[in-house]
Amino acid sequence: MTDVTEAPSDTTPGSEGHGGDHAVAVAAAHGVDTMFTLSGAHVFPMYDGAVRADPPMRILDVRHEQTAVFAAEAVGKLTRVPGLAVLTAGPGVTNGVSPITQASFSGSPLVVVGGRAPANRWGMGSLQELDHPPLLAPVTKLARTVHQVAEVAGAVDEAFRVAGSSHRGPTFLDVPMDQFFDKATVDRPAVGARQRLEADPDALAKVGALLAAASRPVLVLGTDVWADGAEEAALRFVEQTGVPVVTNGMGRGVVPGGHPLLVTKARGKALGTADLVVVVGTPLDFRLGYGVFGGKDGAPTAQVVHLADSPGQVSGHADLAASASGDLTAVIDGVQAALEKAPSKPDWSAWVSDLQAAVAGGVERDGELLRSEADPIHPARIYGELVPRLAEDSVVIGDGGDFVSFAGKYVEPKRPGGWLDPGPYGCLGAGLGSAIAARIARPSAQVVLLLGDGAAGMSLMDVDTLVRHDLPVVMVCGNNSAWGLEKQPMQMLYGYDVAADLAPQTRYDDVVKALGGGGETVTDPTQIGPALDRAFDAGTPYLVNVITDVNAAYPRNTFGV
Ligand SMILES: Cc1ncc(C[n+]2csc(CCOP(=O)(O)OP(=O)(O)O)c2C)c(N)n1
Ligand SMILES: [Mg+2]
Repeated sequence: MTDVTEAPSDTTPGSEGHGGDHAVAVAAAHGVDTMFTLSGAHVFPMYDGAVRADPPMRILDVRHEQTAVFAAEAVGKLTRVPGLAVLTAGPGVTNGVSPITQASFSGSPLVVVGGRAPANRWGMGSLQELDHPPLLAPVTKLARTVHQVAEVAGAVDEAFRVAGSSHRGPTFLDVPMDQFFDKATVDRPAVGARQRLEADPDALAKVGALLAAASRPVLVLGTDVWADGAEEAALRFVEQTGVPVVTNGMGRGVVPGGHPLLVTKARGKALGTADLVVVVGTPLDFRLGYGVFGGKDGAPTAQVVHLADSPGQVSGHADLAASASGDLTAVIDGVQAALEKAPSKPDWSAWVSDLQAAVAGGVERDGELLRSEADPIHPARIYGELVPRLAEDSVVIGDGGDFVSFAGKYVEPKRPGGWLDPGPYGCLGAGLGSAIAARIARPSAQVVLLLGDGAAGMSLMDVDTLVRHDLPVVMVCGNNSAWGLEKQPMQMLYGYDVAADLAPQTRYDDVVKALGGGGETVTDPTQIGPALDRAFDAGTPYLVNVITDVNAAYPRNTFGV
């Protein structure tokens, strides 16, 4: 495997400035236009650098550091340029640990710059004197202290390069306050194009041969297909080979909702009765049965192929018939070329028709719940109303338990890059940060944030940020007055539940109104649609608080363990 690197741009020689000037200039050269932050004196040089930069860098100040980092992570996911969060020393950084960890689990490109107690007082007990990198090291690709102002530009450049190259993830730097405020004249580094990893042609040939011999193949497309910019190659592969597809994470939309080869709605049958499953750009984790497929309805165990964006991502636990890693466009194109060389073209049409029939059956069954007139409201009815109102370019964000699982079942995006779910870390509280990011990254798109009522409590105060920065988004709260995804399993396991109920029918819409947005509560299923229309027309942050049936649990077959 070789690295392919395009020629870097020229260095900027002899630039003068404090640590913040250098950091902001390098971040801007990497494509950053917004920093997400919550104020603290340790990071003032970053603000001063942003204000005095030409053009100035936007400072998006939030109400909780988790929102700043979730927003920067979501920018990374949506734009595929690392997002930037700036956190003050000590509690600012520790408040960012959950979203940094989420970025690590999701392979999201993210750079976090932290403040740090001054080096010239270190060990004497100055305010918030915490050594951050050891805390961050296990959940980042790089975590270090920049000890000299003259090293800031180079360190920030490295942080962006590492975060943005396969397999993507978060990086962290902190700068001691005395060094951050200090000045230095340095040559700011040139910014090169991202590195692309080439794949082993023999490995691709083997995958092509396995596909050529398969009778019932399924292709699974995950987040890294989008993150690695391979969405066009993936769709081309699907359309030219006729292979049926299941998508997850940000792989959703790569094959548009409604496409005849998209069989996510028949996922159980597809993955359970396939003879070959080719998984691209997503780990073989609990979401994919740990990489064991087949065995359903008397089918034998399926052969498994794992294609990843980098060698470290290839599953170490699954029993693989073949694997390959590298730039995913090259990997997918390479498998297609190998398949085309096969002596006979496989005919999967009967298998595809079988799966299409299962999809059609699923769509019909879904229809009953999507039109449900049940009182209290069945959460599926919300999607029955929402899905027809979604634009092609919508960004749909899920933050919650069962309410978001229903979204995963019923929302099939028409385009890639518009679906943000919690991913394998499953961290509640990302909602408002993700919505802020989506509004900025996709200024003209519909942005819809789906919130469980439990999840809403973790970030709703940042509606204040939406209002202050004039960022209208539509929020829909599936309010079952409970931590539903925990209540139902506890009932199942113990026959009772504790710590699972929330106050009944809380007016989260009133919270949004108090913060300067709009909203309403809905208890009648026929009123959901008109309320959504008002939300889309509002031009302000608007929350539709739908009171739903706590007993309408999502029918899940895994609890993630
Ligand atoms: C930060 C965090 N804390 C706790 C959990 C455990 N958890 C997973 S789902 C869930 C319930 C979510 O409730 P809500 O947002 O109201 O959605 P519902 O399941 O009721 O639709 C909880 C507490 C988690 N995933 N993340
Ligand atoms: Mg709930």
